[in-house]
Parts: sequence; C-alpha cells; structure tokens
Amino acid sequence: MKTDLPKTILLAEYAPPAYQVSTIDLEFRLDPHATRVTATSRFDRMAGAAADAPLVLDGAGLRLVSIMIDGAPVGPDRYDQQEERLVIRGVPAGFVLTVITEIDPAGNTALEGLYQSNGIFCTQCEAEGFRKITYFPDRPDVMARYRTTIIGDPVVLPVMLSNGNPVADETGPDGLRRIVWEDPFPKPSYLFALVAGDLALHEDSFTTISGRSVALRLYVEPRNADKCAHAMASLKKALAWDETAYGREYDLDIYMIVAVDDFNMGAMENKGLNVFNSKYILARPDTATDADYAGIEAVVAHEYFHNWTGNRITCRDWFQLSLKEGLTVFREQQFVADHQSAAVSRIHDVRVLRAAQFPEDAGPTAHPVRPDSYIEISNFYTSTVYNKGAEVIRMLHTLIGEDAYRRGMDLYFQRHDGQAVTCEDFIRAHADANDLDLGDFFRWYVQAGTPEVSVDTRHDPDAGTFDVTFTQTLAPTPGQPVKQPMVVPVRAALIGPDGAPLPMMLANEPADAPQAGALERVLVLSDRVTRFTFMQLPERPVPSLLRGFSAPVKLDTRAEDADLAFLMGHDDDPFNRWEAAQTYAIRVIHRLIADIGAGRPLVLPLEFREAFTRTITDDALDPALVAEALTLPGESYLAETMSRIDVEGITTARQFVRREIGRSLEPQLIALFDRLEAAEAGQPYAFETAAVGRRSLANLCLAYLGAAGGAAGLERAERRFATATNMTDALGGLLVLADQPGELSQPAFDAFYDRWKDEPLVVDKWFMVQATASRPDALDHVLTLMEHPAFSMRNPNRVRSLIGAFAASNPQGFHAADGRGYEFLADQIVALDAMNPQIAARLVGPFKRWRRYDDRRQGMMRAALERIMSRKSLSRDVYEMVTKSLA
Ligand code: B3K
Ligand code: ZN
Repeated sequence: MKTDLPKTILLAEYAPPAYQVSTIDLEFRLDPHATRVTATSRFDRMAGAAADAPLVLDGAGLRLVSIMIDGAPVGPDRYDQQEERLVIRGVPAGFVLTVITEIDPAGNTALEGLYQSNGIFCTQCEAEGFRKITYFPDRPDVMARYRTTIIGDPVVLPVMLSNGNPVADETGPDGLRRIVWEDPFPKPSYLFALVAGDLALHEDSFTTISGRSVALRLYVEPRNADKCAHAMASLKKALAWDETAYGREYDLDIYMIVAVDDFNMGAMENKGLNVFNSKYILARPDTATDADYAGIEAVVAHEYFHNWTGNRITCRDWFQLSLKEGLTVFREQQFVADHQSAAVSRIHDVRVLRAAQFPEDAGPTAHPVRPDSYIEISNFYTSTVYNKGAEVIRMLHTLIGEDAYRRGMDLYFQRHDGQAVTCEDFIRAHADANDLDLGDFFRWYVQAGTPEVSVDTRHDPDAGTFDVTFTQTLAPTPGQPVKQPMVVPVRAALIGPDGAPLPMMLANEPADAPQAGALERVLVLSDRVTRFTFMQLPERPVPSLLRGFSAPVKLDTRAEDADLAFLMGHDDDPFNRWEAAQTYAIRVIHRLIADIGAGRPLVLPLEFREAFTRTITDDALDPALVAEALTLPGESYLAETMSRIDVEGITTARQFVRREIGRSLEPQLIALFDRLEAAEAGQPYAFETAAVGRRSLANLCLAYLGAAGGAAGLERAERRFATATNMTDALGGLLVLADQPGELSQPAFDAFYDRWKDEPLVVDKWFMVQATASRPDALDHVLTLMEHPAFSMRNPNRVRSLIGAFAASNPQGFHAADGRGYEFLADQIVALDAMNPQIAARLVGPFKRWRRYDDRRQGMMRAALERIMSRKSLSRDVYEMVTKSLA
C-alpha cells in the first residue's frame, strides 16, 4: 500500500542496469509463515557505468535478515532500505552478494511472489513479484542462471519443484529434504518458479524432432488426477506444432505444469515449470464445457509457445510486453485455427477483440500496443497488449506473406536468442530478412485507438470500372491528440451476381503484376484516403472487404441491407458471411432501439427473419458456423456501437429479437434441436470440431426457445439439464432455466450445487450462471450468494464468477436505475484492494465507460469512483485505474 502519490514510469527514461547478474543461487527453507530465502548472486558492473554507481535492488514486503558482499557483512551505514528498494553504496566492480530475507507465504493474499494455495507453496513473479521473495534487480533485462535449493518436510511437501533439472536430492539427519534444481538457460527473474506440496503426477513423454525425449509432467492436487488427459494431449500437440510451424524445438529434458486453484491470471510460462490456474488444466466431460476444453488447449499451447517467444527471447523492459504477448497470442491463434475450425476460431478472436479491446481503445485507459508510460505494470496486461498486439502480428503476416514472415521469424530467433529486446528489434528482423521498410507499419505499436475506415464505391457500367475509396480516421486518445494514418491491409474480393468472386484487375496495372487478376487481393491503405479502380467489370460487383478481419479497424462499408443479405448467403469467405449477419443484426437492433425511444411498436423485420430462417434450415451449412451466424452481438459490443449507451434500449431490443425468433421459428428450432440431440445421443463425449459445432447449435436453439418461454422449449431445457452426460449440454439447459421464474430456476440451481459442491470449477459456473441471470432481484441475489459458504474473496476465480460476472455481464442488474449496482461494485473494489490489488483493479473495468451513459448514471458511476478515490490507502493498481477513469 502506498500513501504518497504513485510515480509514473516512462519508456523515455529507460536506462540499462549498472550491474548485471550472471548467476544466482537461491535457497528456500520453506515454512508457511516464515520462509527464509538466501540469495547469493554474482554481480558485475557494466561497461559505461560509473565506478561509484550504487547497486539498486528491488524488494517489497521483505524482512531483511542480513547482507554480505564477498562473505563480509555489510552494515546499515552502507545501504538505504527504502519502501521498495535497497540501495547499497561503494560496491566493487565485481562481487558476490548474499542477501537473507524472511517472507510469509501463508499471509500473502495478493498471490504475487511466494504464496500458498490450498497448502501448496507456489510462486507468481511476472511482472514484479520476484521482489517479494528477495532483494534483486527485478527487471527483465537482467538475465541470470538460476540454481535453486528447496528445503522442506518431505511428509508435508512430497513434491518440491523449480526451473530446469533436479541435480541433487537428499534427506538430512534433521528429517528435512533438500532438493537442488538447476536451470542452464539465463532468464529474467520474472520467469523464476518454485512449487512445493502434496501433488499427484500425471506423466507422459514427447520425442522432439531431433530425437530427444522430453518428460512431460503435470502436477495436480490428488483429487484432480482424473482431469489431466486433455491438458496433456494439448501440450503434446503444442510441442509438435511449434516444430513444424516455426521450426522451434523444446530445449530442456523436463517440461512441468502445476495446477493451483488460487491464481490471479490464466497461467504463467515460467521456464520449464509453468504454473496454471486449475481452470486451464482440469477437464472431464462431465465437469468441463467445450469452451473449457478449447480454453485449455489454447492456454496450454500459449504458455508453451512462450518458451521461444518470451523466455529464450524476452522483453528489455515492461513497455515491450506485447513483444512476447501479442506475438504469442498470434501463435496461439494460428495453432487453434490449425486444430479446430479455422473460421470459428477467427470469429472468436474477433468477438473477444470487439467486446474487450475496442472499448478499451475508446475509453479513458486507451494505450498503444506498446505503452509509453504506466503507474502499475500489472494494469497493462490488457486486451490491447494481448489481442490487438496479436492483430498487429497478423497484419504483418498478411502484408508480407507467410514465406517472408517465416524468414523474419527465423532471423529474429537467430539474432536475438538469449537477449532481452524491444518491439523495434522484432520489426527490424522482419524488415532486414525481407529487405523491406516497415517504418510506417510501426505506428501500430505507438498510436492508440481503433481506426475507422469508411468505404465509398462507384460503378461505371459503360467503362466497366468499379472504384473503391477508403477513408480512414483515428480519433485522439488520452495523450495523443494528433495521429498519423495507419498502414491497413484490407483483404478483399469482388463478388459477382452469381456469388462467384471476380478477377481483380487494377487500372494502370501490367497484366503480370503480382496480384493482377487474382480472386482475392490485399489492398494496402497507407494514406488518409486511398482509392482503387478495378477494371473489366461491366456489372456492379458486391465488394467483400476486410476478409478474415484482416485489420483491427471499424469498417463502415455503407452496404445496403440487400447487399448484406447477399453476402450472408454468398460470400465465399466464412468470416465475412458471419460479419454480414452481425452487421445486419446490429442494424436491426439499432432500429428497434430507436423505435423504443420513439414509443413505436416493435416489429421484427420480415427480411431479417427470412435470412435467419434460411440459415437454420440449410442442412448443407456447418452447424458451428450456423451457431456463430445466429448468435446476436453481445451487449458489450452493442454498447460500443452507440455513442450514448442506452442500457434499457439495448437489453429490451436484444431480448425482443431473441423472443421473436424463438416464438416465430419455434417449429424449425425444435426440429433442429431434436435432430442435433438425436445425432449426439449415445455418443461418448469428444472434444472434436463437428461434435462441438452440433452442441453449440443445439444450445443456441434452446436459448432462443427459452427466450420465447414456450412449453416445448422449457421441457427440452429441463430434460437436457437433467439427463446430460457432459457439462456443455447440462449448462445449455441450466442457462435457459436460470432466466425463468424461481419455481423453475431454483430447483435446478439446488440440484446443480448438490451434485457439484466438491468441484470448485463447477461451483464457479454455478455462481456465474446466477450472477448473469436476468431477474428483477439480480443484485439482491448476488448479495445473498456472497454470504454462501462456498463464496470466498480470497479465490480470484470465485470473485470473477460472482462479482466480475455480475458487473461485466449483467447490464440490467449492474446498471439498475437506482445505482445500487455501482455502490456494490465500489464496495467490493475497496474490500478486495486490501487483499489482492490486481484483482481489485480488474474490477474497475465496468466503470471505465461511465462517460458514455445517460446523465443520471454518469453521476452515480462517477460518485462511486470518487468514493474509491477518497480512501486513505489505495494500491497503485486501483489508484491508476480510478484516476485514469476520472481524468
Ligand atoms: N505472462 C503471463 C501473465 C502474467 C501476469 C502478470 N500480472 C501469462 C501469459 O500471458 O502467458
Ligand atoms: Zn502470454
């Protein structure tokens, strides 16, 4: 907790460290409340540093026991112990520093540094948690070789792990076991990890492309030993994929993953010893949904891919976070597209981007993919750094092509292996490998905000020309009043009247130009206005633009409804088919919101219903894509499409569409649901693309039927809930029942809890379904659940399932006109801040858009934020989010 005003850290003030560390020897005597840490490190002054440069070490919340240099005690006259630093004066050019500190893992509720989760000792050091273990230059540009000794009671802690390979293991006469781990690869302190506890081992092996055998070890609490198979299978796929897709082989003899229940984020890529939130490891068909299975496959792969993009090559400083995160998310997305439905996975990427990143880019905490300032780096693990960062790599890939991208990546790995580098270094490797100038492209790293691109088309039937003019604008964001145009790759096709793409010939282009006459081209916008004239088009084509969502922009094609309906049925790019359906649905919902405002009766447009009907009755379509096309845009994204967010309007209009579809298409939805359910009957659960698609479409049918509330739909929901043999189907039923009156919903909640009370991840779902259910007493119900014995503020998953889900995904409840939802959230942020600042700061998110609501709500949200600000002691994390929101 800070009492003085937190300081802003600037990229412009980066300076290399004065001292480097080559080796560190760590010894942990584990004890829940008094773990003693002895750190012995070899320091050398860097060339260029002044001879009297003091040694500056980071440290927070440590009890300092002693300091020695080259074996001689250092007295307090030679060092200053500040709140988060230790400064030692008069150190020689090269020396060995020994620091002894004592820490309290069991009392560590922030879950950063060394802490305990259900009695298991574990660490989380990224970004700045190592300083909660010992005094050290806790910055990623200090890379050292680690040797870690763990001393503990083998009865209580039968498993004791750290990075690398075990090199010694002995039990002393005192009955304590000492195990020594050595990691041969130099790494920054944020990749250090230690785990100790009573854990079950699920083991397998993998033979790398060069024939080396790697032991794959998954450690979980013994009661979870039957939920490891999917994570292990995912890991093996990830190792194999990185070898073929990027030529990257794993480099140690052991790869370990430990699953713990209390974890702030999804997972952590510590070298050779990942620590995971159990949500991203544990799965059994009856406890985990298809979405959980997909999440596990993606996150296990993501953490593995960090071994090269993050660990072998790391960030020079935390401003460069997207260097490893954007790139690794892009690699994860490529992996997922290769293993699941490529079109569906791209749709999911874009849904996430629009629901989380677009609002961030348009709000008070907008920041570039490479931020240039921060107060608390934990606040910058954002959708912008991760998801927009991935879009930037995807654009690079689209602009230069797969072969050039691979050459650039190869050069990047070869040039920077073992280094801590910058985003410039990454782009330079691609430019150098391909002899390209990527200078303007780099603006994607430094300019915040989502570009808006509008399109004007003009067809001249006599000349056979078709003009497409793109105009881009980028609105100012905090600290960036003036913007340069971005380089925007627009994948495009021109669709003829019969649905077939037409050859694309540009005016004044030689017939043998690289893309001349192609059925799809990448059009590159690099100015504010860019015009393309296509030839030999006697009939007006329908343009299919930004295919596969080739750039993270808001595109306004100004297409007619009829063109959208045409693209929904004919575009050969599955993403753009989906996009046409989304755009059409957004238009319909906007018109309904206007009707509500004007007091006009609501009518679902016939053409929209017909387009919907055609899609659900076309047996030739992939069920997964049908489900995506027919899922209405979420309330968060709808809010983003309105300059003044109309809370009631969005909910009422969206509900109206859902109910009308459910009512007017009841026979078709029932027939489709019954057919999909029959196809599934008796089949064992498999996480396999076709089956996932069928389940998701069946659940979507049920959701529409549930919205209409007809008896046939509700009976099916009850039956599915009661008889399902997998969690995807059970939850599909439960979600429908959750929105029904108490006599239908409560028995379902009770039965679900009774069955699953011993499975924490399923209990999270139980909280989440109730927190997001639409009911008039939503907040009171959440308040009741906060008192439930299974609820705990100490467990981040639980907090996210109840408080986070309510605030982010129950707009009727959270934005209730009386403002109690806002007061509730402010209370919880304050309460959590004392325990776990990172989780508290995340909960500020729903307040960030406060200026976009009506005056009354603005006033109430602002008052809630000011109430948080008025607290005497706030963490840096919450302070930064709240001050920026109010600015
Ligand atoms: N690198 C970690 C995130 C660490 C979060 C620190 N507050 C997970 C990941 O992106 O792979
Ligand atoms: Zn990552």
